[in-house]
Amino acid sequence: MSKPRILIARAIFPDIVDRLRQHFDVQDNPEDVIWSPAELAERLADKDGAFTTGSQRIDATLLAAAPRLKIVANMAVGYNNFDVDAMTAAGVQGTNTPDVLTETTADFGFALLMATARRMTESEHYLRAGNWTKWSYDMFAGSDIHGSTLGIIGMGRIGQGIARRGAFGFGMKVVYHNRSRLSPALEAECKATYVGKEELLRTADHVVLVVPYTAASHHTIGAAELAQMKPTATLINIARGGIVDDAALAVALREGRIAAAGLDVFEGEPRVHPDLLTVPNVVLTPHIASATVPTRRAMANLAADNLIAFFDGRGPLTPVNQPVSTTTAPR
Ligand code: 8YV
Repeated sequence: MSKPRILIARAIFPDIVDRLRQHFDVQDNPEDVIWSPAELAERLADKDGAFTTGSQRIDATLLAAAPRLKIVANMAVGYNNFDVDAMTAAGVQGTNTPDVLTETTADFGFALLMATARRMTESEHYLRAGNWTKWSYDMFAGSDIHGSTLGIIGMGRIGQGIARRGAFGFGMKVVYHNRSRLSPALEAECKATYVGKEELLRTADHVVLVVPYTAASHHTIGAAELAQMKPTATLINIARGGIVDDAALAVALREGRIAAAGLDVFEGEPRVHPDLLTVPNVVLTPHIASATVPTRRAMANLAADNLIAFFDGRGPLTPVNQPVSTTTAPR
């Protein structure tokens, strides 16, 4: 019997491509070319499965051009690049990579918070530019992490990881806001108190965003929310571009309406709002929160495992939908 055909849409670890070749007839993309939606559709026309990252949009138009496609395995926990309803209706399984990146991403959220509150990149740029000629009492004085109030918006696995780090590592008071409240046992485990969004914005010294991107979470933080925050507060976005109104944030940072921001994700990335590039009080990183070698390998292996398990008939390991039809006949 011939092997199922899969497309690996971006460059990934070569040994994991080799692993997939043992199970599938693979078309890969070792040059890491960014294909247009039409180029992606063309390559998926004869494929049974796809390995994607967060940057390939899987929607009804693409699915109509890929009649054999049965599964798309995303190498990311977030899957806002999937039109899940269109996939479900078309009988296409979607999978993501939860759990394997939780602690690494929570580490990074904390690192970005520390760098932002303590003005680390701003002060490094100053030093590298040769501007450090004398010490002064208020040079790059920032805000404290220990003992301060940490506000987390989005209390999934990564949010909980950040809460634990804050509460147990740094003695922070942790408040959170989420679509649904955690169980009392989980709240106790994270030492976190549920509050309304407005109270969180008003009382937190540091606000960390870890919500999935949906139409409802678009611009969770805009001009109105920034106005509710303390002028000494920091804002951290490790969730998705579009959760924050980047233009409004640049204005708030320039006008000192909040103290600083740390951003790993951007609206329309890899483009970054030009105003964010010119304000000093923002730490900018290129969507690297899950980027450690072991974690990126674990994510790629989990996406590969999903494809292998699905075509073996064992079912997907980490599904994000329940397709109406999983027949192997082309649509
Ligand atoms: C990915 C992420 O690296 O998992 C996610 O949702 O944002 C990152 O860990 C990125 O989406 C590329 O797939």
